Formats: sequence, C-alpha cells, structure tokens
Amino acid sequence: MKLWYSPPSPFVRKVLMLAHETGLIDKIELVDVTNTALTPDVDLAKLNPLGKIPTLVLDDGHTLFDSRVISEYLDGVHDGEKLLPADGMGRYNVLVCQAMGDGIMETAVAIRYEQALRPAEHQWDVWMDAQQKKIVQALDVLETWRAGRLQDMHLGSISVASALSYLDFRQPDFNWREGRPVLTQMLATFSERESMKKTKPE
Ligand SMILES: N[C@@H](CCC(=O)N[C@@H](CS)C(=O)NCC(=O)O)C(=O)O
Repeated sequence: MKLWYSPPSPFVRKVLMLAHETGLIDKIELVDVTNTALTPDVDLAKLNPLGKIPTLVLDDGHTLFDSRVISEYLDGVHDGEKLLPADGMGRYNVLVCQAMGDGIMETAVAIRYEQALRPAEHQWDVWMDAQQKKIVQALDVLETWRAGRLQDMHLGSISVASALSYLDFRQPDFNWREGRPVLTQMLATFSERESMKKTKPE
C-alpha cells in the first residue's frame, strides 16, 4: 500500500506512529508530496478530492482517507493487540481521545496556515487568539483525565502525543507544559518509543 504523506503533518504522523506500533510500517510505501491548501498537488487531488494528506492507496486500488479512516483500516489488518477496541465504552473513550488530539491538530494547523499562507496584512489576530484558546481549553481538560487513559497505548493516546509534539514543532514559544505535569509526563514517555523517534519531523 502507498501512503501519500509529508513528514511535518501531525495527521500523517499519527498514522505512521500507528503503523510502527502495529508492525505494519514495512508494508507501507511512502509517497512524499508537497501540498498546501493554496498549492494542491494535482496527482493527490485525483485520489482525494479534498487534496489532503494522509491518503492511503491500497494494493487493490481502493483509496482511503482521512487519518481516522486510515487508522481504523490499519488497526483492522494487523494480528497484534488492537489500538481501537472493537466495541463498548472503551471504544468510544478511545475515539473521544482521538477527537481531542485531532481537534488540537486541526486548530494548530489552521493557525499555521493563517500565519504561513495568508498575507501578513490579512492575518486576523482575533481569530488566531480564539483558535489558540480552543487548544488551551482542550489541553486543560486532557490534563484532568486519569493518567491511564492517556498513558496507555491506543489510537487516542497516539493522536494526543502527535498533537503535543506538533505544538512543540510549530509553536515553540507556547509553553503548554507549564501547569500540565500529566501531559508533560505523557509526551516524555511516548517520546521514548521508536514510533515517535522514527516519525519526528526535521
Ligand atoms: N481530517 C484530516 C485532516 C488532514 C489535514 O488537514 N491534512 C493537512 C496537512 S496537516 C493537509 O493535507 N492540508 C492541505 C489542505 O488543507 O488543502 C485527517 O484526519 O486526515
């Protein structure tokens, strides 16, 4: 299977971390793509009309997106312990955890686009501050979750780890660790794993 990707994308990283954790990484061929909302890659757009990465093309020609769908697919095709429980509240807890991580990523990526793609004279500080507030609120709630819910290895904690690491990468001046020892410890623990070390963007 082929994964259309770019190393800085936190959604790509989530999928790659899952591929490492499940032993599937060697079955995935990576297609590096330069793609932004303003300069979409034409070949990617033929596969995914939303023009977003990650996009996964299976050996039988099926195309899967977005990162949630790809993650669920990959978790379904390995023989090890599942990272998304099949049913019950455990499944929904993991999905909500993923929604928190993905939501932080979506918001941080939106701020990044505002800063990197929009001409400086059109950038809207009020909007960016409102987006940043969502990130702060989400982090404050995650900090209150019982440790196991975040420290255990599952799709949700992978998403949160990718989101926290993306904040370090794109918002180095935002000291999200201050007053958040649970999240600080969580990312420190995850960062020891090969799945994070091997997917760290330059
Ligand atoms: N909900 C999507 C979000 C993916 C996404 O936003 N990817 C960004 C890169 S981090 C992208 O491809 N942006 C290009 C665009 O917005 O046109 C997912 O979970 O995969």
